Amino acid sequence: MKKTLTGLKPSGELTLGSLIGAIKQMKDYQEDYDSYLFVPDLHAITVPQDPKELKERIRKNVGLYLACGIDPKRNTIYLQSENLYHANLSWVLECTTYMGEASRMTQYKDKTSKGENVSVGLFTYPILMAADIILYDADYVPVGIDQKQHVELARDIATRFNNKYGNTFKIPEPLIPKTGAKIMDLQAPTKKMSKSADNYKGTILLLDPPETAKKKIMSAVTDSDNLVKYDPINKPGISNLLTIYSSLKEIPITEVEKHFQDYNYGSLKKEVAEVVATTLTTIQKKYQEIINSNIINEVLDAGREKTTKLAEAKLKEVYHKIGLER
Ligand code: ATP
Ligand code: LTN
Repeated sequence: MKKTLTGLKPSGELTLGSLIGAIKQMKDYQEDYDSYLFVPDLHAITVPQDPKELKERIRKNVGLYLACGIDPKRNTIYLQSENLYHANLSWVLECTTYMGEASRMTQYKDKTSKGENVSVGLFTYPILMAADIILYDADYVPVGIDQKQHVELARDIATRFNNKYGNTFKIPEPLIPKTGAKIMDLQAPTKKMSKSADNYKGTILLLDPPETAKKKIMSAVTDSDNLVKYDPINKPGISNLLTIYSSLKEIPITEVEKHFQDYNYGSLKKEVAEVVATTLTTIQKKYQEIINSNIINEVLDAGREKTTKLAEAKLKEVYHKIGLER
């Protein structure tokens, strides 16, 4: 069976973008693939974190995975930090990655373009991400478009290693959703909806009260021509709302465009707001049942045990190939 693998950093609250770009894909594919969904908590500390908040968010992430419909029977769910082999393989891969290729990562370039003083970990994080993926021979990595370049780096790193030391790693492929590869900020629809945004009016959090989420949709920035059309370049705000609706209702964007063609912006927003609120209500109901139960610990214990064995075997193979043995 082919493997899918992805992770969502606990560096902030998960958003509607996280759901549509990554979690929903894992849910949709979970019947057909051997699925690995983890919490990249070591990635979260590439930027400063409050220890107490980080601990809470790690647990919240797992609770939200399950509440969003990720089936623990079909998915291996684990914490990156509980499996020491991720960071270990990452070191080996760092030593086979060129400064030039790591420096080309646009996310790093964007984050450092403002001249902020950043950690070395922020620079090397795509290499740790490559380790996360190739450690388990993942075939597909469901991610939003912003992560495509990182998966491509993982492919390059794995290919180079295989060429030099013999076939060791599967070459992973990014799986980008056809609709919703980049959900935009509701207040600045040319920017990605982000959990680390400055303005929370533009981001819908999965744990936002549904009424708050509705208000955020109702005050989304649009344009002034009052014409409902899917045109991300010229009408980014309206196109974003159509995309959210299309993805949550699982209706192709062309049909969504037809459905709304005679609507004015106010009534379009109202209907999108209803769909978003219903989605959040369903997730939050399940989340409340899960978050204080023991299921999170049970799932993570099983995940740690399974992935530690797999990762240990892979790292041993790598060490053997590169001559790290007595
Ligand atoms: P941030 O929200 O702070 O920008 P991030 O997206 O870099 O964080 P994660 O939460 O780890 O970090 O991302 C989880 C996954 O969700 C990734 O696959 C990412 O591509 C996807 N994703 C996040 N935001 C969006 C979005 N607005 N649209 C589509 N996919 C998204
Ligand atoms: N870098 C990703 C999170 C991440 C990930 C991964 C995604 C870490 N390791 C492995 C897919 C596969 C991010 O910032 N969103």
